[in-house]
Amino acid sequence: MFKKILIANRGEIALRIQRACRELGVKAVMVYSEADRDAKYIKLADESVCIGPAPSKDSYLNMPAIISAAEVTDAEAIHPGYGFLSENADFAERVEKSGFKFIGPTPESIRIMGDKVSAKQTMIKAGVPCVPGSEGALPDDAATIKRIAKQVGYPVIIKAAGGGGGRGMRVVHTEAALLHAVQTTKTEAGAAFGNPELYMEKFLQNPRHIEIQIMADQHRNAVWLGERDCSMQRRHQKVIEEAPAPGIPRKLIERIGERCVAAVKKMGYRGAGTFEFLFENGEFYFIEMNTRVQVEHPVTEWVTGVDVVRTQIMVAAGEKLPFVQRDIQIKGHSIECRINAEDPYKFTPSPGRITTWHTPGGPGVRVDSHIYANYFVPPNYDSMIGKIIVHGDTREQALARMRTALAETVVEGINTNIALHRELMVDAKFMDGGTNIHYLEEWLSKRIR
Ligand code: MV4
Repeated sequence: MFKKILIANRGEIALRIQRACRELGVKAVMVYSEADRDAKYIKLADESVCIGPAPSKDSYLNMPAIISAAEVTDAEAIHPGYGFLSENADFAERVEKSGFKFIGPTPESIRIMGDKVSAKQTMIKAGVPCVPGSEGALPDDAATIKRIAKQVGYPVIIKAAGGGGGRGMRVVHTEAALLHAVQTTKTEAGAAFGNPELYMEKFLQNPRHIEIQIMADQHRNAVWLGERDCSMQRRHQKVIEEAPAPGIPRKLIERIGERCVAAVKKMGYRGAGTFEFLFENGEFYFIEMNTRVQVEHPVTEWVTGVDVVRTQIMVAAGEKLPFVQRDIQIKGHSIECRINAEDPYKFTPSPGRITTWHTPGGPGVRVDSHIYANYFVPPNYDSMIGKIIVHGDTREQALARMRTALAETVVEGINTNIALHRELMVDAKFMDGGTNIHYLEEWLSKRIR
């Protein structure tokens, strides 16, 4: 096991990784920007290094500063968390070329999955079902583009190979609108991602977003750790996640989970990873793979008993997975509410000083947050300030525990979305389970304040 690792992130995930290090007896070096200087998790660290001013590009995205911090503190490995440099293949490469372990997949795996065209081709070859569409990148020729769209059937969606997470895509309903949409998306993709390459898919109208968590070691052992339902989202930002996915037959999920494991083994993938699927009319369609730990990993941890972050560190150190597939049994139900510092109706960020922070507790309640009373939420980063996660024997019990937890939670000094979560936990359709990716936005458009 490593003696010391550097945590190249901030906020709740930096604290989460620090906790995993403590438990493993590994020293944690935190890096921080000037805006995060006073954060408690920095003071709690074994060591800390300021890597630059508040803007992310000068600090949490500053590769030389982060690698220098690892050098001066004699860390052996770097954990990138999520966001920032976590899915940057060039960063992973520079980390390893500088003699450190990157706690994540190889740069090659990150690169393949970062290019959505090569990701999809890899999955097709590995037998993972994908959304029907263009085989590979779209050609330039107008007639061929039209022919592919006709064959796929309208509506179609044009996506950028360099996009992902909702960036660089456009829905097309008619042939009349096709070529203009392709041209516009191509220009935008070239400017935004430095890669104008596009692909086309059948546009699924009312899917759910279901994702499969996988974990692999360097010895070709891999398991899947159940699924998460992340359909409750607004503008591609997840708001509520849960595991297992309500109402989907176990047999269907198992079939797809096994496909993911086969793909991971075929690729020689190592570390944690997530296969994102759209689920519609009883079928799963792969869309993207995330090559990092995700915000919503705690719901998986709670229904499987696997510590995802601890396991990431273990496999990066070369250890074998401490479990096999038959050890993974899904137990009960877990729900996560993301707590954001934002206007509860307009969703504009609400940074500033937190005066009161009262966290919930009791059976089946977990709070992952770096917040405390008198903490200043900086305006420079994502508005998520923490997560409330609950577990119950049943989904109904988990919902009841989340209602209690949200009722106990007090945040003063800034605005948060806690009121939104309180409303959603008593919404009849959400309580039924199985809402699709459009449900929350439709609900918000009808919401009375
Ligand atoms: C789609 C789709 C419908 N059909 N692809 C959005 C984020 C990116 N990961 C892929 N996305 C979508 N791809 C096809 N062929 C609808 C979406 C989509 C979506 C997906 C997951 C969660 C929320 C979403 C919100 C809007 C659109």
